[in-house]
Amino acid sequence: MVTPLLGLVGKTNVGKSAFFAAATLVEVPSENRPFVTIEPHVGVAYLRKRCVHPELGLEKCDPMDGFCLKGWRFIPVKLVDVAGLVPGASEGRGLGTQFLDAVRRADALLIVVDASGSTDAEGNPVPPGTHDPREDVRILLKEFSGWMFNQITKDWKSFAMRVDTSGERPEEALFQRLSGFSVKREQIIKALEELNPPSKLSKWSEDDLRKFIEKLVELRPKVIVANKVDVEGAEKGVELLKEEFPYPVIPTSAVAELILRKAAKAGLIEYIPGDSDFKELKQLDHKQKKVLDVIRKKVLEKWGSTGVVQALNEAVFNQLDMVVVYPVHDAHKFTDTEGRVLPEARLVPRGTTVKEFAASIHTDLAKGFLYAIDAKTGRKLGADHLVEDNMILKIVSAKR
Ligand SMILES: Nc1nc2c(ncn2[C@@H]2O[C@H](COP(=O)(O)OP(=O)(O)OP(=O)(O)O)[C@@H](O)[C@H]2O)c(=O)[nH]1
Ligand SMILES: [Mg+2]
Repeated sequence: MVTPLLGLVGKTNVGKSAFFAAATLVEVPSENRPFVTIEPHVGVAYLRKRCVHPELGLEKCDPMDGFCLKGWRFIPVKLVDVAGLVPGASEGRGLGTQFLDAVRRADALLIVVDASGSTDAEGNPVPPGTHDPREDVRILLKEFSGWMFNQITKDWKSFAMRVDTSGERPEEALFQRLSGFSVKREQIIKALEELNPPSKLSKWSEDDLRKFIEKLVELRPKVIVANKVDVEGAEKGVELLKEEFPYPVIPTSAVAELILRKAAKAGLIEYIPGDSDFKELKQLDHKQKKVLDVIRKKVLEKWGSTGVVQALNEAVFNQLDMVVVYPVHDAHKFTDTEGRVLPEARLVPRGTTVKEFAASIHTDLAKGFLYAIDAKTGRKLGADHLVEDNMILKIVSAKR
């Protein structure tokens, strides 16, 4: 995993495409009716993190990917927006499950729900507060595991026989078999430990397999994006979601973020994505002022932010537990071979060794690996040293 992929999933008409548009500023259709999105869209969204350049006393940095605003480094991740889901999708209802194919490789799921309760189970508009948003998360998890179960059962019998007779370790065979679903070894081991199914795969009942898949879906990194919090009464929905699920719930207004970013792009306001306020730069007309005042009052002052950047950050930094490391060529000037200052902020899982980090840049760097230099301290680091968040590293290699 180099650039993590985050998948926007959820019921139809809850604001997945609005979230996608806000986070990527890529125009995608978003309307108040079910099934607006049909084909998946992939775009680049940005995490927000304090850049290391101010602490080094540097005026600025020169990101090649992403950007840096007022000391905040914006680090790219991939985001995929897909069609919405309705109950029964895993059995082919609505648009069925084809689109789940687009998210099965996602490293983390952003489950978007309408916290204001103004869309029914089928995605039709209803008065706010009339639909329980918890139902949508339950259905999503059920349909997702139902679909995964259908994929896995296809030739399960012959697979199970082969593993049992070959003497292969079940967890390893399952890991290979589930490789297309972005399932981690640790998750398989944990699921097996917790459920304790028969050690021979061919002895598993259908129920064993179903429970195993459900557990994997439960263990998959995820964030609940409690969207439409600008709507009156959404607090109740947010509370209910927090009560029921052990996953982080981020109150979000995708539409507010989209408006703020567009206004900032048009030069009307200064707004750094993820901020808790904005500054007017120009005289706004009556309508613009009214819209922005509503956002300030009903979203920023009430919830602290629009939640879009916070949801992305939560998924990558907390759920995927990734850290940021800056590779450089010159450990004194913190530059690459072209003289660019801190050109790259690379995301790697916590627990990555310095040599694995080198390999994530280029296999040759790892093959000829000699040592690394921690550019902040000048310390020499060996291959097995673990990278730390915000480290600046120069890799010294006999190759390249
Ligand atoms: N009030 C409010 N409305 C929102 C918000 N986000 C999205 N909407 C509205 O909700 C409706 C659905 O938004 P979409 O982004 O098309 O929803 P979707 O989940 O992509 O829907 P499908 O592609 O049809 O599955 C649109 O009318 C949006 O303007 C929000 O944060 N607040
Ligand atoms: Mg959509």
